[in-house]
Amino acid sequence: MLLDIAYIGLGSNLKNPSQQIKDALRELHQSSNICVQACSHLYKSKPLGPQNQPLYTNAVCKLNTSLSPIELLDVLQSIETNHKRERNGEKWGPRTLDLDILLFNQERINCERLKVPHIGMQHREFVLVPLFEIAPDLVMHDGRSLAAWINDCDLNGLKRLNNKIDFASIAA
Ligand code: A4P
Ligand code: MG
Repeated sequence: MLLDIAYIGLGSNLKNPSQQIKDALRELHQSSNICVQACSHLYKSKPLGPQNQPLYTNAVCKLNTSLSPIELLDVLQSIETNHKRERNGEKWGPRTLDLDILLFNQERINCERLKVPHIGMQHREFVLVPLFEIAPDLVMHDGRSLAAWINDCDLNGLKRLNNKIDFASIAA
């Protein structure tokens, strides 16, 4: 039974970012013990970090899983590797695909490989706005609503792209 709920942030700014994200959603859904339940529109966002890199495409999905948080991280990292993600040491440098566990149930996790809720999500418009699209009633770990977090967050020119991800074709 896939009883646990996780929200995943997807980001890309290299090599056809929209396609990278759609392919990653399909790969996630096809992974054992993971069922993607919903995904947001795609959004265009200004880079957080070095500015001399392309704009990002971002989305958030909700999934059900029976994996532990660390097992889920292993799946996410193997999907990143399949997308030829290169780590050249530059903090917040450009990438073909980044998959972050934003939330895992209501858990707080603080181990070497995994911090949940994802660090900094409170101040990231490209995480909060797509998350709101698929989970408008979320109450965050500080007891405030997701809507209140968005209210306090600079939207930084975030643009929703028109094309809703064709979830049926991903789930097929
Ligand atoms: N890690 C710890 N907690 C988590 C978690 N909740 N989910 C560890 C996923 N990974 C987590 O990640 C570094 C390490 O974080 C992993 O080994 C994992 O064990 P990484 O993917 O190798 O490198 P990274 O993503 O560059 O590091 P970092 O600091 O986590 O970056 P972020 O926070 O992911 O931010 N601007 C826009 N507009 N849109 C973006 O999507 N993304 C980033 C990356 C920067 N700027 C951006 C965007
Ligand atoms: Mg990351």
